[in-house]
Amino acid sequence: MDAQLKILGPEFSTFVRSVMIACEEKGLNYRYGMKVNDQQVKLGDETHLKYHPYGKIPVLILEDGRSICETAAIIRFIDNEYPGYELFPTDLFARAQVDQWANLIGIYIDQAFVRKFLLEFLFPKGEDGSVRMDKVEAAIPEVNRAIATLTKQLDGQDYMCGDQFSAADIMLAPMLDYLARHPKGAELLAEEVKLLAYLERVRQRPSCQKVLI
Ligand SMILES: N[C@@H](CCC(=O)N[C@@H](CS)C(=O)NCC(=O)O)C(=O)O
Repeated sequence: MDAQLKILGPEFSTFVRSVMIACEEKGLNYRYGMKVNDQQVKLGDETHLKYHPYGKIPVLILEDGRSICETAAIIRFIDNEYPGYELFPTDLFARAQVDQWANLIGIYIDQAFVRKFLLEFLFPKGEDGSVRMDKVEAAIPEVNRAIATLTKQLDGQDYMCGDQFSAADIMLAPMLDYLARHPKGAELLAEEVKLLAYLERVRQRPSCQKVLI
């Protein structure tokens, strides 16, 4: 594939990673980072706001300059536009299920795993840069609820929406991978045999091996 796509956003972002995995699944050529046309873009600056009205990453910028924001929409576009492994099933109800789970993961699972829990460790906002352990403790019930939600959904199937790896797994993989790599997250996942087996299955995919490093 010759397409030279640009993903606006740093590679450590979970949502950027999801878009990278989608590109890998399709065998697409892509770059990532916070530069557009050799100009550094800052989160929320004027240039960024032209691409995303709320100053979020990722944004997918096409070769002709057109762009798409919001991770689930980007992944859907990539799937519709490019040949290769299909990230959504063809059956309309099954497609809606993948959309449903991509949204649930992009909103609620992200809040529980990433925004309220992991970011407390990665960007500590306590006095003198300390981790706000009260916030971490307060976040744990939501992490556990998210783990239970995902475990229930995985009952009797290999992936989030059946036996095929889909866009829903692409949304989840970077978040779950980060949670499992963090010592405190690993503690919360320690007894979650089904979810850990799922994570290992997903990590084995060549696309994820390239991105989840
Ligand atoms: N709904 C957005 C969420 C994207 C998002 O929250 N991205 C984070 C990075 S992982 C971000 O832009 N954070 C910067 C900020 O909120 O200022 C999507 O699905 O793309």
